[in-house]
Amino acid sequence: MAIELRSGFKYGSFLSLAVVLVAYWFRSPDSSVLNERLDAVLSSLLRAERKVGMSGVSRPRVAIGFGGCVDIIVDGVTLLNKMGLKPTDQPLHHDYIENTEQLAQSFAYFFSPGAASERFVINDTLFSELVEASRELPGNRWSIGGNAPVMASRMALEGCDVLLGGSFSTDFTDILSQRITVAGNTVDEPDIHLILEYPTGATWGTYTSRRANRYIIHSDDHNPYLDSMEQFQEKLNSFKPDLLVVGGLQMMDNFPFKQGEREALLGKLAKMLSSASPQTAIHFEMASFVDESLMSDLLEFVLPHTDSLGMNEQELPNLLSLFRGSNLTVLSDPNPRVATVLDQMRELYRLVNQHHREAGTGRPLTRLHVHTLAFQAIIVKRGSKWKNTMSATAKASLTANRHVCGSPDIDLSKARLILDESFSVSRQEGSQRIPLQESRPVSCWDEDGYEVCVAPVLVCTEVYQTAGGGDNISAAGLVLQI
Ligand SMILES: *[C@@H]1O[C@H](CO)[C@@H](O)[C@H](O)[C@H]1NC(C)=O
Ligand SMILES: *[C@@H]1O[C@H](CO)[C@@H](O)[C@H](O)[C@H]1NC(C)=O
Ligand SMILES: CC(=O)N[C@H]1CO[C@H](CO)[C@@H](O)[C@@H]1O
Repeated sequence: MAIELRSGFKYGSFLSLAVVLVAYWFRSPDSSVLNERLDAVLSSLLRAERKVGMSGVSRPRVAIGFGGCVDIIVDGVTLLNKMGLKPTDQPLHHDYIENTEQLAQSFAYFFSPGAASERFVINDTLFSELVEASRELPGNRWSIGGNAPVMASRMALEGCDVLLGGSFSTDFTDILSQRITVAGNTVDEPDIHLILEYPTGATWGTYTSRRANRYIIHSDDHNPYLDSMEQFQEKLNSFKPDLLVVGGLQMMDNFPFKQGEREALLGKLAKMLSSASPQTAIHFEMASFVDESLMSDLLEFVLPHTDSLGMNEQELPNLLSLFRGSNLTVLSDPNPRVATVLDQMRELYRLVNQHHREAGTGRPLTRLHVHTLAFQAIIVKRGSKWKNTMSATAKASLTANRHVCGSPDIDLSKARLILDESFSVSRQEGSQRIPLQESRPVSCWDEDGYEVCVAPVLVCTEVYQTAGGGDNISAAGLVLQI
């Protein structure tokens, strides 16, 4: 049933999703039935989230690197129109952006499917023009950005004491939570990221977005150098974190480093990670990467030292393609089925651990969290130090709605379930199907030495912001597991 387009993108799942929704609609024409179902799922997820609290005895300590920025959040199509960028007739992937034509092509490529993406702009003039235009756009918003500060703020909000590695301006540091200690230099001009958000059904020329998402562009001066690493490392030993999180490395993607510079930086990072105490769990948050040599470096310098990985439905096939030695996948189905994602997770988990055994050093992977629009999935090795996987999956799912709707209270009139009434645990023929039970929406089961948990997301229908979603979700999931 899948229709294979030029980009290799499968539209079959949209079709089947539509079929399921229609089928469901016919069976329950009364919308109060739907509401009752949503209501039951929400209260069960909240119950699961509350089931475990933090011990209260001592607050978890989390160290998070690297970098950060100020985000300007704008409506993507409005910005492109203001810049006078005409919708291109040629959607194309570019590793980095040099001029307006490439920007239009790259935006169009990810906008129609509604796939999250992030690219480096190598042309300073173009980037400044875009920032200036964004400043003048009505409805623009500024916020703290970057994986590390967003995860740090979420962790602090959830009651952790946080050490944050990054070089920020003083006014940036001032608005961070009191529970966050910054390790890094002070800079005058923070790096700015431009977040081009778009809602479901937005149009640009002949293009219509199939789901709400964002296209991010950046042109950083500080972040690619991980220049807070030394100060961060100095404080790390006395801080004694329960968890060390590494993110923000995509700022190195396609950055024009001098020969050998990037490898030297990542080598230092590897040293820092490998000298971390065994009591400190290490998590790496993936992001949008396209630079194959950088990804190979991640495989050599970062992944071998991590216990846990977090990523979205685009980043999972992207990382997997690297392991398989095939061309890097830059665009995948933004609304994949549970079975597809679980199969990819099993394969990634197996490949990372095989890599670990062959290398004979570093840490085995014991946790893998994948966040998608429709559901959250976490794999945790049985008998490992990660606790409360069921509740963590529920919390991740609730956080997805809270973040995207921009409110800590979940409003069911702005939510819908898009997960089917049951899902298959694998694409292999004869695989077990698991029904989605309203009263126990998080399904957990054991496989080959690990536990798998899947929770449906109450998908937010009135989008406030998609950027930073993965960071908020991943951090929320981790908080209950340490
Ligand atoms: C950089 O961007 C500016 C402004 O859009 C443009 O005039 C210039 O041609 C671009 N440079 C390159 C090398 O494409
Ligand atoms: C991989 O990329 C190369 C170079 O861009 C291209 O020639 C080749 O056809 C691609 N292979 C596949 C399987 O897509
Ligand atoms: C949009 C949104 O709700 N994002 C949240 C992510 O987490 C940070 C830190 O807790 C919040 O400040 C944001 O509001």
